Amino acid sequence: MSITFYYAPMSSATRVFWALEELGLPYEKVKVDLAAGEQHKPEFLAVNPHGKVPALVVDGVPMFESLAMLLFLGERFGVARNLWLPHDHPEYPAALSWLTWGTVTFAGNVFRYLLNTSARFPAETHNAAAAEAARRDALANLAALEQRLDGREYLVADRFTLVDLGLASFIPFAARSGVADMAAYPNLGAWAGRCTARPDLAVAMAG
Ligand SMILES: N[C@@H](CCC(=O)N[C@@H](CS)C(=O)NCC(=O)O)C(=O)O
Repeated sequence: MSITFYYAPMSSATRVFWALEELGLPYEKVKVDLAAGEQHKPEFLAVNPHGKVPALVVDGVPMFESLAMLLFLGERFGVARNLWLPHDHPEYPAALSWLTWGTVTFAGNVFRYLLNTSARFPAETHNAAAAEAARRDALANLAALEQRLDGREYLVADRFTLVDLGLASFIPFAARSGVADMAAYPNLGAWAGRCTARPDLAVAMAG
């Protein structure tokens, strides 16, 4: 088996980097210099036609979108390593639901908030009413996570899985966005602390 992983430090690729490390898979990594525009070069577009990191090539077959990669890696390699749930596990549907919800809905709402407030985006994309709507949605998401983690160490199956990895990877992003006072979510804070203390995240963060 051969795996090539295309990434940039501190990007959406970090969660896939973290997953590859947790799974202990052999892989070759290729750093893509986003500032230099390498993501727009034909050789990279042949891997990801959308010109974004992460990208993954497994046995010559390319894929894009970090959520797709986490699901693929979990299904293919995670069950044997206790980092993913088998299809007949009673919490398998919850695993798919929480990971997808975290990536699409929760992270999407935080991103929408940033788009409407952050100096990283042009002032003409800022709209106070849209920012407030995004904030309300993100706060509801955080409350839902807080409730899910009430009395649980991890999101599913009482152990750390790629579901936790996929969601915990967004918590520092949410905290930096200023969308909420994260201290108001103690269950979430304790869980995020457990997840982000894992040594393999430090490897992924170091690039
Ligand atoms: N939803 C995508 C997001 C990919 C994405 O937006 N990647 C950014 C880095 S965080 C990127 O490659 N940006 C380069 C560009 O847009 O030119 C995923 O999760 O894989």
